[in-house]
Amino acid sequence: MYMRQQVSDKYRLAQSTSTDNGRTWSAPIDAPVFSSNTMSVMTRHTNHDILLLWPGNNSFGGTSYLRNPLTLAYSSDEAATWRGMRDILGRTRLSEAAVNPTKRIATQPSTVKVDSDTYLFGWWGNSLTTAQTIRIEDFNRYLYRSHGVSDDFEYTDLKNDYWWKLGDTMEVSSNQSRSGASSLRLFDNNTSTLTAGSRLFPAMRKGTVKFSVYANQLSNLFSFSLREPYSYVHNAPGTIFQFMLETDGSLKVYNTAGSRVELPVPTDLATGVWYDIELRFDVPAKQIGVWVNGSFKGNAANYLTGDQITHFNIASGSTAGTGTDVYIDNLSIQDTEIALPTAGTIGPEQSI
Ligand SMILES: [Ca+2]
Ligand SMILES: [Ca+2]
Repeated sequence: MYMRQQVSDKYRLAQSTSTDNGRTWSAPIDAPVFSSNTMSVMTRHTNHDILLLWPGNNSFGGTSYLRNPLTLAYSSDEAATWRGMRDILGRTRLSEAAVNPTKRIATQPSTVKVDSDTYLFGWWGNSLTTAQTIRIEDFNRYLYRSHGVSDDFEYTDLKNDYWWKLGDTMEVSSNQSRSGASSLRLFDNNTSTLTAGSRLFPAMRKGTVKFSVYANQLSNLFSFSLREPYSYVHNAPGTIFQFMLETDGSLKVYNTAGSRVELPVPTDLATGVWYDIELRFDVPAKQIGVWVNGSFKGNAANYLTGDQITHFNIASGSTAGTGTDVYIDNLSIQDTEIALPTAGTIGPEQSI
């Protein structure tokens, strides 16, 4: 059984177990699921896995009501571990970074199995007086067979397309591009709001993240990180790997003690130049390898802890600072724990 924890120092759901058909229950402990004080729902899938749907896979803590995203996960080991973790609202108008404390994008979710490959999911909307639903067909392919995501930033949509952003000056821009006509620009032009963005993707434990980066200005630093739950806070729980591009262009990584340190091969990125970055992460091994323009810069350990990664987060250094102007292009994130699909073959031609 999973339960809400409405306590300020709790960042996960609580769990209790019964081994006697519900007569007695173990003392609650933290579940392996980040949550901000929200109700979850479980159901048994046709293949005997457990499906878990809950709003608030974020690290804003147990006194927050920020109920975004609405995450669907599956467990093949009776809730010991969770995989999949898809934001089912990620490509709808309801998708947004919930930073206003009144935002309850989804509350009290429920599940209806239509058939073995179709589900209907429901929840209360932000006003708590509306009921909303989404129907997912081709369900098993949706949940189990994602290999990753890619963005080339050749069209303007970010919101409603798996990107959450804070600040108006994180947008697709034609000022620079690594390929095509445009890229993603993060421009910190103010001292009153954060400038940050996060790309949601299906959870991975081992994978590669590739992107090109062009720093026009770094006066308020530039960070990129890989996280399990959502947050715009630099040191939020579940920030498993985090890097910082400093004002002088040095690329540093946060170590497990929380210090920002040089890579094993100290690396500087000049402003006004595109660089191709590749990160190969292994969450169970708590290790990430870094390549810049194909040159290996060494392995680093994890920063904070988590079980898997669902967010690629970018941000400037601080709300008060200003001036950082950085472009990202050709982002691709690939799960390397599962083999790539093999190409299909074309059968014999059929007469009409
Ligand atoms: Ca592009
Ligand atoms: Ca700022």
